[in-house]
Amino acid sequence: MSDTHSSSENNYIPYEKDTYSADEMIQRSRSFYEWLNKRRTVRDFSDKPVPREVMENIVMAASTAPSGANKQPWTFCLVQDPGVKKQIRDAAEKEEYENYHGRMSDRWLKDLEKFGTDWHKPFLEHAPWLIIVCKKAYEPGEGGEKVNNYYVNESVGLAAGMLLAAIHHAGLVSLTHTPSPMNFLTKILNRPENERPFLLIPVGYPAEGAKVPAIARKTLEEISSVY
Ligand code: IYR
Repeated sequence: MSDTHSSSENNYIPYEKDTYSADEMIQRSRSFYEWLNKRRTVRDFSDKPVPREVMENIVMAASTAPSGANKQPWTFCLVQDPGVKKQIRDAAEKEEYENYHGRMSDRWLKDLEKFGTDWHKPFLEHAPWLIIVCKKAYEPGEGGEKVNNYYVNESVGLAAGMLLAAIHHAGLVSLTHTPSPMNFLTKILNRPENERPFLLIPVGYPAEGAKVPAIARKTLEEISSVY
């Protein structure tokens, strides 16, 4: 018996592997890439409803992400209530107005021109669902002390990536929205002190005839090096 894992209190279960031949792997990895490459950020949403069960499956898919010491330092708030969505839109637009009228640099505004963004955020009311991804910097300890989580931004970023892939897989579209600052969400959603909003992601069907910017992804040579 190997004693590599000397912490023998740990329980281990067999890993359920999926293995493929080299040819199958090439085919599968290519078709996965081609499918994932169809994901686009969409800014025009239909108000067609999306069942809550779909949203819950998407959240469960996101929560399969790895996290520092398996602390799973995330909460996904699902908002469909029109009154709450309106409050979020009003507060986000107030912040974004300031961003677009002085808080963002000229270079930043120029970089965003091709996306056609401005301080108006109608998608915050039109999309049937908003997902507010929150990060938990710490957990409250038994004596009320703060017990820090590990690699919180990395963990929640990984979960958010999986969330976007799950949304795409369901045939829906999303917009990764980063109103700044986001503390209005803590208040509107009455989140506990150890949580901070991380991303605000409207989810739904694209509006009829929705268009996306004609922009390209970088090439393999631009994004990778082989050693
Ligand atoms: N948060 C603003 C501005 C914005 C910033 C970046 I970087 C983008 O890629 C898109 C928008 C907004 O949501 O409008």
